Amino acid sequence: MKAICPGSFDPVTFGHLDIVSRTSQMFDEVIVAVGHNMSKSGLFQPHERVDMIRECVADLPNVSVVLFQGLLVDYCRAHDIGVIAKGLRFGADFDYELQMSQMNSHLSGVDTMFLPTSAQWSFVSSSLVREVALLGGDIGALVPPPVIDRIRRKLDERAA
Ligand code: COD
Repeated sequence: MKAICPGSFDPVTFGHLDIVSRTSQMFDEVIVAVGHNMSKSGLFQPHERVDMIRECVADLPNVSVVLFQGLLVDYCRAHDIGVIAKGLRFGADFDYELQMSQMNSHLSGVDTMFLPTSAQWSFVSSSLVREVALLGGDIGALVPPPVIDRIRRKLDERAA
């Protein structure tokens, strides 16, 4: 059975990767899908996010990474994906994710599986990583090396 781990991943963090890795142990195939959250503006271009995630999941043989546009449920239907896998950190995640899962189920019948964040990553979000990095803080323990390199380059580009 196939599962999908969708997100903005701007950038991917150890919290996201923990959810992807745990999902990959439960399903035959896992698709990490970089999508567009209409309420967020981005640091990285979508294709840059895909490239970074691909580097990070290279050691997981049943995981692939794609970019999708439009509704997540349409992508699921077109690719025969039965389960959406999401991570939950705290109450606000639950409120937001529950509503999305019910909308996705209403639109297509596809179900969502929630995995609790591992305690060590519960405070990690892409937006805080971006903020800390932009203000010169140390993000080395929060994101994998390919992300650190790219953020450094992005900041250098902006400063130039
Ligand atoms: N630990 C565990 N889980 C985490 C952590 C962490 N530290 N950080 C994030 N997560 C989880 C989030 O809770 C979420 O489940 C997932 O990882 C992705 O998080 P983000 O922030 O990268 O991605 P989002 O929430 O911005 O992604 C939203 C989507 C792009 C998936 C959504 O907007 C979408 O499906 N868009 C496509 C259009 C669509 O279908 N819209 C209708 C939706 S009902």
